[in-house]
Amino acid sequence: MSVISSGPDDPVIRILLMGRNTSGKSSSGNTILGEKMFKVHIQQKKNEAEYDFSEVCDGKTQIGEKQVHVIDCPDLLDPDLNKEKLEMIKEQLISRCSTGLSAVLLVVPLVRDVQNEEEIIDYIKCLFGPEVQKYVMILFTHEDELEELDETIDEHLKHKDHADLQQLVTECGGKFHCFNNKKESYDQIQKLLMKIERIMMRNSGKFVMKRMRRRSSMDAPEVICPHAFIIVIKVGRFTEEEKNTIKELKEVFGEQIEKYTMILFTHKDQLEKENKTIEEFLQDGDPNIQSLVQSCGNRFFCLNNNSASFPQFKDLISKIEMMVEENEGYFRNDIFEGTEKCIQEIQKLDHLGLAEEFLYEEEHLIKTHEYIRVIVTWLNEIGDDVNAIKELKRKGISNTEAVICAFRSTGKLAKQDMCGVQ
Ligand SMILES: Nc1nc2c(ncn2[C@@H]2O[C@H](COP(=O)(O)OP(=O)(O)OP(=O)(O)O)[C@@H](O)[C@H]2O)c(=O)[nH]1
Ligand SMILES: [Mg+2]
Repeated sequence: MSVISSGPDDPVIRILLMGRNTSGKSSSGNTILGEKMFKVHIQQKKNEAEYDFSEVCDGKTQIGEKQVHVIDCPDLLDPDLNKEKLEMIKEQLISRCSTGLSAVLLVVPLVRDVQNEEEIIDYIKCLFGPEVQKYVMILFTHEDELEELDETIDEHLKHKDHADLQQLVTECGGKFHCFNNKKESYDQIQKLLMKIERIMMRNSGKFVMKRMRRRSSMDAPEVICPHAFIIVIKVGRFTEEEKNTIKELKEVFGEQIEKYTMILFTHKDQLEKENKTIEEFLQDGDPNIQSLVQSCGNRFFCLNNNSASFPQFKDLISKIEMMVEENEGYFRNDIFEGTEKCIQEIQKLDHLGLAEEFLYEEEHLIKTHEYIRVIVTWLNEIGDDVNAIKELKRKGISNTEAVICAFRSTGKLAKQDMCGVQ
């Protein structure tokens, strides 16, 4: 069941709205639905505490021949969300999206700085699988403020100060749309639906989570033990979930995990803007980060994802190699060694798609560690940046971005997939 129904004949358009806090998700949902179905934040109103904004909500409407379903999801990376709440949201989300998605709209307010949008894209990919990327489109809100600046969207994106917005659009294959949620305009909805139908046509139908598909037991992957666990943390943003990462990893894999773990700080460029080194950032920063770094044997690395320069990866790989050398090889424990057997056991049960889910997550975990293993080998063999990149391309990894993604996702996968193993 890879495709539910193809584009133009499909009577249902199902749209998932994601994005950071107060980006305009609920307002955009209401604009599409043509009525106030979702609760919108009222500016300057402080006593909204009684209303719970951290719920997945949905609404339907008929637009022409199409039944349009809208799913409004709260910011999954909101540091104020506790673990139980986050789990509940993820469950609600997966259940409501299980019948297929026509598009995932990443809601981004124009005329504001980009914040954690890239992480949200990564999170969506972790949750639904990498294929969902083809269905992600940026929905810019606050178009009215652009009008006040007397700028067109193209002019705004091309401006040198908005390279981060342009980068987001590029990451979503150039797909974007603008909404002014303060204006009733059928035209902006109609154009959005046309763009969504184009996405469905290009991908021959809706996106269906792989974990929902049935797979044969022949597909069982081989389990590869990892060289390294990399916890990815954005400089200046330290969530409750991240604070407990090492503790959770230890609970699953035992104390020795510390020796195999390294912190990868991203957004080095942000530090450069503040004229700070990573060491200074750590010294003056949150004591929880300091103790996390300490618990990883003071192994850390700082990466600028905006500069796809290969030397920084080479440095990162050297650090990983040093760690591997010190540890004399892979991380091995009963969990990894027993995983393959466990997969087979679960497959035997073949219970309500549980096996699919498990396999699906395992596949990701393996792919990520494969990247690291393979890159280390190539760098050893080739020792030449240009050739290494060519080799990556030859092996089907389109560019270094693929490698960045692999590294970036490792921390999250380490957390999420290990819980899958548990
Ligand atoms: N001027 C203007 N304001 C907007 C637009 N879209 C949303 N807003 C305002 O932005 C604020 C946040 O909007 P919401 O729709 O509640 O944002 P949200 O993403 O659902 O917020 P959470 O559910 O808390 O994550 C509200 O005050 C909206 O009125 C827009 O296109 N133009
Ligand atoms: Mg909302």
